[in-house]
Amino acid sequence: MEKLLINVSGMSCQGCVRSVTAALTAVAGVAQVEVSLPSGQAAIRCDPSLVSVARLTEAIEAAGFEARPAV
Ligand SMILES: [Cu+2]
Repeated sequence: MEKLLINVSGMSCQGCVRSVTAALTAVAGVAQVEVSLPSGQAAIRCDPSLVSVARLTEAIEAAGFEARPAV
């Protein structure tokens, strides 16, 4: 398992947090998702052979938010 951090902008409430969490959880190979509203970050534990950062940022953007991998 690999842990990835993605900066998410556009979240304003816990409903947004739930939307982002659901979008990421739906990606095959994602094991665990923690989204923080105060930090605007999503921490994702996933199987790197199944999941790419690009796939995760796409899922967040499809849910209506801006996503950028955190360094
Ligand atoms: Cu919201």
